[in-house]
Amino acid sequence: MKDPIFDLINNEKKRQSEGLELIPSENYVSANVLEAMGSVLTNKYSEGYPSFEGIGEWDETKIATKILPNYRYYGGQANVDRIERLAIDRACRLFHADHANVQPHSGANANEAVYFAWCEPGDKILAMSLPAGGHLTHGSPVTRSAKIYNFISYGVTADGDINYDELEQKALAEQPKIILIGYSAFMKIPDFARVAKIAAKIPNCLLMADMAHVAGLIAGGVHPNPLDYGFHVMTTTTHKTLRGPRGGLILSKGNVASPLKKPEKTIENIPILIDRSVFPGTQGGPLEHIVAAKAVAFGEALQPEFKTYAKDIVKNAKVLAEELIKHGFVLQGGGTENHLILVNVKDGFGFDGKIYEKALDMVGLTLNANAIPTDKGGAFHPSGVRLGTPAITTRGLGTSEMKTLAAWMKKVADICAEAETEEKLADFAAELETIRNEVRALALKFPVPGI
Ligand code: DSN
Repeated sequence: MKDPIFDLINNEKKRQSEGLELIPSENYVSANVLEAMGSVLTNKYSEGYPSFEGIGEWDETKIATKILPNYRYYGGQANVDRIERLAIDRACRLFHADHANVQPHSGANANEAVYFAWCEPGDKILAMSLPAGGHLTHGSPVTRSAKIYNFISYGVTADGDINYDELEQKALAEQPKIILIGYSAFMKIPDFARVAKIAAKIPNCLLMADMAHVAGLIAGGVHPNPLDYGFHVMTTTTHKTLRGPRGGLILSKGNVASPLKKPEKTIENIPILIDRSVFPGTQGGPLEHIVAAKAVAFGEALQPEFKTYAKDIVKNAKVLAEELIKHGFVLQGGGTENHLILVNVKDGFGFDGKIYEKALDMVGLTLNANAIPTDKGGAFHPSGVRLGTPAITTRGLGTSEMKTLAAWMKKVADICAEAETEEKLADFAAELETIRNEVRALALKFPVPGI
């Protein structure tokens, strides 16, 4: 009997092809990334690390023949060592880092590994609050990290920027071990230099950036790189704007050396401390099929075409934001400087983000309901929706399609305003179906890579 899982995978291919993905943290990987992920590398155990020793000035052709010592706990690593080493070298090149740990299974694991590398239980970490646009792993009380470390939070100003005055005042008063700049719903470009100046006044303060959302924009040169502004560590996922497999990555500046010997706990030694923290500190065996897919994605991001892609993501986001404003939508921060748009539908139209998410799903436009800073609606009735352009830009949609998209979003908003409840959306099935057909027709003109 055929496993029904494969029918479900085929259904998902159809859903992805016939709809448009607007969730700002999602993307479509290339056929090569998919192939690496689905490879025999999944059969291999490789706890430990490949050699850190140089293979020459980024000469990838030498890696096939050079004998590399390793720090692994299993035999049979000849190919895996080379693959992981390529992933590390490419990541360092892409992000101007001295060191990369490519093993974190996710962004959450990457963040936890950095905290564990640098902090002792009870140490203070200063990060953006979740309602302001920060991430769960930046100190939300429901997480394990928040039970171990003492998180202090800063917020955003009324115009949607980081409240740098609050950040500085709290940093000086609390003397945190880590200052963290990172977010999952923030539309401005952070002033990394200003934060680095603040951190310089605090002894042994690690500067950490969680750039999961914008890593692809950094790689493509359209967003500043925190590692160029004095930050010591940058974490990211690899599957958002960076367009690789689902996974995490930690980049750092400092001394690179064997992870076998326990190093002194200094900021210069943070690369080695991070390696020890990822394995054996917080993870077991790395997923080498994913590491290979990360290497493929980093290789793609090093190509000149990726710069055009990153530029187009931002261009599309800005046009989409302007068009939405013209249609009467209220945008948090008044627009966007990156790939992400946060719309306050409650203020604009009177309904909450959940009904809008549902109605848009019915027409094949996928995004997510999201709280806006100072939201009173809670997690289940947030006032906003969050959307972005990384995935649709991968499919080749451009500025004229952004105008069509904004017009559809307005039509669906008008339907929600009349329906008022999710149940009553059924009364508007015919209108929604008409939009659904238009979305499908457009989507099919822009094939999903790898399908
Ligand atoms: N789930 C990711 C996002 O959507 O922003 C963050 O982890």
